[in-house]
Amino acid sequence: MIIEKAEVIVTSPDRNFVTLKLTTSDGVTGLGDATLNGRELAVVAYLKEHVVPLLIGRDPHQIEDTWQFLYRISYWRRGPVTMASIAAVDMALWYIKAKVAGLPLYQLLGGASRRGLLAYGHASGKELPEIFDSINDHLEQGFRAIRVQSGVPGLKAIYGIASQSADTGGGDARYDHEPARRGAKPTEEDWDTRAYLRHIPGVFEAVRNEFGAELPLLHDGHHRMTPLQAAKLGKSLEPYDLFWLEDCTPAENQEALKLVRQHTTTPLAIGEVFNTIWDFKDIIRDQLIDYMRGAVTHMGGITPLKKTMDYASLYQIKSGFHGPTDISPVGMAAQMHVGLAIHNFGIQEYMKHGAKTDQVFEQSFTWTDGLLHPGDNPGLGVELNVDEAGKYPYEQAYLPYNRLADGTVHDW
Ligand code: KDG
Ligand code: MG
Repeated sequence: MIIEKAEVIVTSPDRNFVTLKLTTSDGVTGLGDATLNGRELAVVAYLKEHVVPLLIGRDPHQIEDTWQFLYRISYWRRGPVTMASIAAVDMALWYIKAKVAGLPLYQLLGGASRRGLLAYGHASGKELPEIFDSINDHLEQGFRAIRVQSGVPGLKAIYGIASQSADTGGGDARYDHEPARRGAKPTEEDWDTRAYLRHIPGVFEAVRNEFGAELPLLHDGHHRMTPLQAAKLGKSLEPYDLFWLEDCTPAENQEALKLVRQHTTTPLAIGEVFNTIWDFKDIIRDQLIDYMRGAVTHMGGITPLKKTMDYASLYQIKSGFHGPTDISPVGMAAQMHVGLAIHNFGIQEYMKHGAKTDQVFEQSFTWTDGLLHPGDNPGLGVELNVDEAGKYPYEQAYLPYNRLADGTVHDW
C-alpha cells in the first residue's frame, strides 16, 4: 500500500479550516488538520508546494519515519507553518493506520485510561451579571469546568469577552467568543494591565461566592503580563483556588516563569503557541508548568504530542490541550484520542464548533455528563463532506491586536 493522492482542502463554514486528505492505493483515506488561525494560506502553500510531492508513493504505515523525514529534510526546523503542515500529515497517517486496523485511534495508543475527557468551556462577560449568565449557560450545556474572562472597567474591547456585535461565525456570540474576525484588517482592542490586576480578583471572589467551592475555574492571561505582574495576579487569585492560570507571561521567555513560581501556588498552564516538543523541554524539566497547553495541530501531530506527554508524566505535569474553534474537528478528534489514552490527562478545552462546521466535518464524538469521548469508529471518527466543504470558500480573517492608552502595541 502506498500514498496515492494528497489533497489540501480549504473550507470556511463558520471560520477557515485547512485539511489534508490522503488516499492510499487501497482506497483508504485519512484526514489531518493544518489550520493556523489567521495564516491559513501560508500552510496551504507549504503543503502543496513542498510536502505533497514528497508524500506520493510513500508507505503510509511508516509514521515515525515520515515525521522525521519531513522535520529533518527541510533543514529550517520548527515554526508554526512547518509544524502545522507536518501535523496534518502525521494525523492523516495515524488515521489511516487505525482505519486499516479497524480500531479507534486511542486503542493503538494504549487503550482508554478513562471513561471520557473532562472539558472546560469559555464563559465571559463585560460585567458580573453577564458573566454569571454565561457560566449558567455553560453549566446547562453540561460543562463541569469553566474558563472565566471578564471585562475591565475603562476598557472597551478585550480578547476573550464575547460581544453581541462580534462576527463569531458560529454559535451565540454572547457565550462563545471567537477572536478571529472576518475582514481585511485586524480589529484593534485596548489594554491596561494595572486596571486588569485591580479588577480580576474581585471577579473571581464574586464567581466563587455565587457558584461555590467545587466548580473548577480557569483563567487565560493571554501573554499580557510581566513576570512580576503575573506573580501578583497568581498570588491574589490563590483564595479562589483556580484550576489554572494560563499564559500569564509572553511564551517566548520561559525563564520568566521561575519568578512567577517563586511567588504563587496558582497552577500554571502554558504552550498553545509552542510548535515542538523542544519548546516544552525546559519548562517541563524545570517544573515551571502544571498543564501542557500544546495543540496537536500546531506542534507537529499525534506523534510528538504523545512523546511530550510521556515526558511530562515524569514530572506529574498533565495535559490541557488547546481546543478553541480554530482547531478543526479533525484536530480535536486527534487530541481527544491522545487524551483518552494517556495516564496524565488533565482537562480538554472545548469550544463548540458552529452548525455549518459540524455539517462539513461529520463527527462520531460524544458529549455526556461533562465528558468528551471521540467515539469508537475506526480511525479518528471524523469524515469530511467534500460537497458541503465546497460551499464555503476561504474568507480572510485576522486575530485582533492590542494598544495601550498611549498607542503602544501590546500582547493581546
Ligand atoms: O488562534 C488563537 C486563539 O485560538 C487563542 O487566542 C485562543 O487563547 C486561546 C485559548 O486559550 O483558547
Ligand atoms: Mg489561551
